[in-house]
Amino acid sequence: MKGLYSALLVPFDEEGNILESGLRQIIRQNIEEQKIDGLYVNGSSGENFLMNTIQKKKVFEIVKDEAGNEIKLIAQVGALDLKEAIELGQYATELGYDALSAVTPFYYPFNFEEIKYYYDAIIEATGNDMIIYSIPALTGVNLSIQQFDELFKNEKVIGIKYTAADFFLLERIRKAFPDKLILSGFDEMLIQAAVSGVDGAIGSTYNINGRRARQIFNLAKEGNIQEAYERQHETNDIIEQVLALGIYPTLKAVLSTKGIEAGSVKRPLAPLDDDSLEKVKELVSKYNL
Ligand code: HMN
Repeated sequence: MKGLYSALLVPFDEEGNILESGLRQIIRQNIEEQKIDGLYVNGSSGENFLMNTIQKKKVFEIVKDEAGNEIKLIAQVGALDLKEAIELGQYATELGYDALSAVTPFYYPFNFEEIKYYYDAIIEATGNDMIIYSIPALTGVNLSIQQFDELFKNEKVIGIKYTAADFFLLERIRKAFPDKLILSGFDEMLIQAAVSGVDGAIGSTYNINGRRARQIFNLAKEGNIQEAYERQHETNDIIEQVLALGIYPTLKAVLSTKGIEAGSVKRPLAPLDDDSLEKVKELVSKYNL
């Protein structure tokens, strides 16, 4: 399960319906142009938490149908309704997803025993491997190394998607659990994550910038830090502008300039205005996206 994964974008029409042909195009360009190793399906970047259960299942189904066994597939199934998480986990497992991932339960201040119960319940009901999705900035859940250790006692917990800038904790986790999979989640800190020993990364911007990400990752792993940093600087010039314009609608607008039916974001997220769309065109031509 090592490698670079795009956190798959999902195109919607203005009513919030999934654009199936556009989704298939996004998957294909991830495989053929960005040369990614896998897809992280129904994560934050897939606007998962804005979709209903039927839509989430539909995305799982289309992705598996389009990608088949060409690349690795991770299904993010985390939900506050544990029954929904289990239902989605079973669905994705039956479809043949290589592993599941679930965001730490959020909004309510769950204690650790409740968090462990949630992961163990999904694993027990699905029998599939689990990658903990840790993203403290959005969930408020900061797992300690002792808590990761407790979660790892279930051997089906094969790793973590680590979306945090705490490189001290990352170093501690890497040293303590050399055999667990660590996939880093902040694209703008890929070089730091790579030298910290992660096994790969999952990112939203890899949908449009996967080739540069691959160069950063490989150069850093080879110890060619200076060249890796040059690529990271260029990448961060892109990411800085993407974040300023609004991450998901901007990534979709970039794909649209390439003739992909990337649609819109799902309300209440807002689409880009005309000024921003002009800036996207400049970005695409300046960085050859
Ligand atoms: C997902 O769940 O869709 C992604 O794995 C999340 C991923 O870590 C992204 N985080 C968010 O969008 C919150 C990053 O790729 C992020 O978009 C990027 O580093 C820019 O900040």
